[in-house]
Amino acid sequence: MSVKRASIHKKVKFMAYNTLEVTKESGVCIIKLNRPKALNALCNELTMELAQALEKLEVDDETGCVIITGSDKAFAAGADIKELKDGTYLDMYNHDVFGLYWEAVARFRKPIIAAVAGYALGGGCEIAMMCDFIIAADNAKFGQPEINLGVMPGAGGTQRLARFVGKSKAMDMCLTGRTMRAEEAHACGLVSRVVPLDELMDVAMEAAKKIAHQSRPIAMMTKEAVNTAFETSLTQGIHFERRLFQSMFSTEDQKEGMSAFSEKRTPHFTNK
Ligand code: DAK
Repeated sequence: MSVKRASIHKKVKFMAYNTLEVTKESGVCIIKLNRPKALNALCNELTMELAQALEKLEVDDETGCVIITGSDKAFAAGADIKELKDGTYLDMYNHDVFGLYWEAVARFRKPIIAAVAGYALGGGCEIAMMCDFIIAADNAKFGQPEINLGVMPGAGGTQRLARFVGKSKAMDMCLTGRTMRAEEAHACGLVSRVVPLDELMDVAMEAAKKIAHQSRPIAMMTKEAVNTAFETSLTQGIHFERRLFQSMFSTEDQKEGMSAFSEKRTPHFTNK
């Protein structure tokens, strides 16, 4: 990953990826995981390409929101088991750079939506949970089936799933390895909306465009504030929120947003 953080404020050009399709439209970048023959199993190459694409998007002025999606059949069926099966402890430990690539989604600072159809299993479910919210097609199936392979979730599954759905259901999912359908995932708070499969990308795009047209720094700070709720006590979280809220009054976008309301017009945010 070689993007220089100093060279910010750019329209970024993407290289051709082997395992991703990356497209941009109206301030939104869609990253489509693209290993259809393996149900988008997350091989090393895909994971690395995903991290590289996100690093570029972090400094891409044209992108205000990202959607990660897969195919109609699979968001991602987990880490590539065929790549992992002969691994040793030292392979896992020494190549923790692999673990860091996985975390690229969680580290991403702009809003990011998972649009999930079909299987989101193991690492696939974990990547979806690293996104800011999940919109699921009615055929989506979520699960942490690693226990069936003699391991357990390794990219945050035990931690994030427990925070999303509570202890009882997280234990159920991780210990039995069963999958849950979209309605159950919606009922327990894992996903924010369930939509018919053929509407998934339209709904995700509508949400993403709405986010992309907000003030970018305000959207990023809002994301940071909500994420802080999962990292700290309520008192500290509220203190952090208040400081961020106060800081927003130093932005031109706060003046524009509130003026536009008073003048009964649509705000024109400049990300300043
Ligand atoms: N890995 C590799 N190949 C996979 C795959 C996977 N996870 N899932 C599916 N495929 C491949 C199949 O092998 C098959 O390939 P061919 O035989 O055609 O060559 C092709 O995709 C189609 O799959 P199926 O024939 O099995 O399709 P079905 O519709 O019958 O079944 C299924 C779909 C999703 C129920 C089934 O494929 C399945 O159970 N897949 C495995 C799901 C799973 O166990 N996922 C968890 C993987 S473990 C780490 C952090 C995290 C992790 C690892 C490391 N570090 C930080 C180091 C995460 C681990 C995991 O996710």
